[in-house]
Amino acid sequence: MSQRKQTLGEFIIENQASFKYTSGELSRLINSIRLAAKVVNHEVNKAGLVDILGAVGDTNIQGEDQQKLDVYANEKFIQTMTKRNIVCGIASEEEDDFIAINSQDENHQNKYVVLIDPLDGSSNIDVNVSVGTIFSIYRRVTPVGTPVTIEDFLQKGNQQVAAGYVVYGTSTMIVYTTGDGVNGFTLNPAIGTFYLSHPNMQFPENGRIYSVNEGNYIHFPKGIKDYIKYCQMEEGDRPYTSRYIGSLVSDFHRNMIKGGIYMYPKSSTASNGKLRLLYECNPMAFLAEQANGKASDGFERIMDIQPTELHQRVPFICGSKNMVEKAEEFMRNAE
Ligand code: AHM
Ligand code: MG
Repeated sequence: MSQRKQTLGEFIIENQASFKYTSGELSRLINSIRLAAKVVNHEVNKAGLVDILGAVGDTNIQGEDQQKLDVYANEKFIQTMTKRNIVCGIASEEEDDFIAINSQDENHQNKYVVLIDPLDGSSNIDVNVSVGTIFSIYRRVTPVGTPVTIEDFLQKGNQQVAAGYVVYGTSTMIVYTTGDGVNGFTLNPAIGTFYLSHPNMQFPENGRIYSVNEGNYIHFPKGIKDYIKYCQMEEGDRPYTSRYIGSLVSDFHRNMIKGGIYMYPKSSTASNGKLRLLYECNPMAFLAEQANGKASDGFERIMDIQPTELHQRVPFICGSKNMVEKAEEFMRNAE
């Protein structure tokens, strides 16, 4: 008989002792993300009913205004983490500036800041394609008990304490790391519980999938163009398969399971690409490295880049180690 799977709640409690800093605060924080993810999941799953329940801007049966899902997700994650009083600051892709929590209360002892992309790939919502939430957690660098400052958020990715994503796909999963490997939990929607379904996830060292928006090919740097041609060449295990959902979380998730590379390079129209260092690239890079993969801007490790602003963008190449290294080789050779 198969053993009953561990729930996310049980996993968090059991692994609390192995965190570097064990006050229980990080466990509570991950728990609150789990809770908000369930609420957002419920709403995302209703997206197709929008014509029946009322479109954005309409008023629903309870008299509440219908919201765009990315705005809704942003509010839910911020509310959940704020109300439970477990973080001292939040920065969100949806907000212009960071939010300081409890900054008037000198007794608050919260140590963690969260950076979040509440609903990544939200343009996919209208066409029933998977979207995700991405989060990244750091210890503050300014003294506990004082209001957080921008310094607490502009930390290098290598300082992350935890990172993860929720993928609202054919099933809903939470995948996260606290620096001790990557584990994936699948939601059983009938009872609202996440179960450990993917313990110790690992990128295969080699893969056969490349994910890039090839419509932008003409604008890509020479190194990326050369690497794409290499992927398409008939030689050894090539040509590779091209798969691009246009939803970072889903493309990453598939590549981690099957082996592959995701690229959002710079281009002649966007000098740093599109993706945000703090909300998208750093958390995905931490997960990738914890799963035996790699993440780079083409030349440098993503997690070693010193951020200079909250909404900074960087070129992003991420996935199976040998594939990322090959792409980097093409970038160097094209210099
Ligand atoms: P978003 O934060 O505005 O949703 O943008 C991020 C998304 C990623 O999920 C995805 O990989 C990428 O943008 C797709 O961009 P493009 O349509 O330019 O290929
Ligand atoms: Mg995004």
